Amino acid sequence: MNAPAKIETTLKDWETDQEVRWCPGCGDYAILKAVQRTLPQLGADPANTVFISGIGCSSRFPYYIESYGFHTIHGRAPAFATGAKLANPDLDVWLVTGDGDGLSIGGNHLMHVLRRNVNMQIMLFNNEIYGLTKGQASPTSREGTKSPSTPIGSYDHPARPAAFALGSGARFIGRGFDVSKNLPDVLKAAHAHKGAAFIEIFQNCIVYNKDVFNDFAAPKGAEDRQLWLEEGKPMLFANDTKGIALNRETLSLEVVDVTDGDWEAAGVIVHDVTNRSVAHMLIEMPFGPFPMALGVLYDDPRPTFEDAVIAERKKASEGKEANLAKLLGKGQTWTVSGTAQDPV
Ligand SMILES: Cc1ncc(C[n+]2csc(CCOP(=O)(O)OP(=O)(O)O)c2C)c(N)n1
Ligand code: SF4
Ligand SMILES: [Mg+2]
Repeated sequence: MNAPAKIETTLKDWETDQEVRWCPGCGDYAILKAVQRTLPQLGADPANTVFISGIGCSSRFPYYIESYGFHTIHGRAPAFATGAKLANPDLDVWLVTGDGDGLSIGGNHLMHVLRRNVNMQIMLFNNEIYGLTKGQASPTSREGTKSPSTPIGSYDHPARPAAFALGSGARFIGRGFDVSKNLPDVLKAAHAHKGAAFIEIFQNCIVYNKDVFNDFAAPKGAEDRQLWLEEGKPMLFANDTKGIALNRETLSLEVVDVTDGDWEAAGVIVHDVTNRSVAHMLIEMPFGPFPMALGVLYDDPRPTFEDAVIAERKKASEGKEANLAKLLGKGQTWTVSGTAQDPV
């Protein structure tokens, strides 16, 4: 939990009078609404909430939420957010970034906020493109993506944001997509997690990378292509006729058929959000032969950065009285006499 005091608000309380500058039909609108719907359910207080972003279409987010906000420097939102959290640990901090902002120029900063485990929610809007700068390939663009910066198709192997986050030491990994009805549940779980909670949100950039997630996000046939994970529940999809099991010979995941609802006989795994090894396998599951793993993939808290810093500060100041004059007068000091015109 982040915000100490819960208050009553409605979705309207979180809307601003700012003109929304996203293209009509952009997936960012649906994410904004999902967040504005979720905040009242959390009892969040606008006066105790801050949204901090870098640069990109996604990073315009703080303008559209009626709370405190920083639209900062490209890739540097994690540094600002860490500073805000240390200055006021009770503040409910939400970091908003894009696949370019968070994984190109800001990859280094993102890694450190995750490994330090600063208590905040980190939403990475993954549209697999640089939207704001007119559609150049990003670190998550698929091989062969044609764009102004890759006119004959990208040669790069794309980065996987959730794998990056897990590898950086994140203790919470959630996944959803812009129009998924379960996105608020993922956000709520992220908020309940004490520590850096990383949420990858697949987002449709309808101008520069239209419908790139349709293979799993399109409503028709979604049940066959989406695996929504729930703590303590078997990993079932396709209307419970298929499941995910562990092949004990290859030590890898496989899709199995479930007959007459008997998932136990089929060896389907029960989701344990604290199992880091299985989380890694779920993140790396190739879409196509497997469904897309969505929901809370991993959730296993450990002590946060700010708790450690506060405890250390307390220890260092124990039994000592704060005295600024004494501190400034400590060590080597000089008395300067004379004037600039008449130095001594
Ligand atoms: C130091 C610096 N370098 C480059 C840019 C140009 N720039 C602005 S946004 C952006 C990429 C944004 O991509 P992403 O984070 O995926 O956001 P999206 O627009 O797709 O939501 C770039 C390269 C900049 N603003 N500042
Ligand atoms: S360029 Fe793409 S990501 Fe940016 S506002 Fe338009 S549709 Fe959205
Ligand atoms: Mg992007």
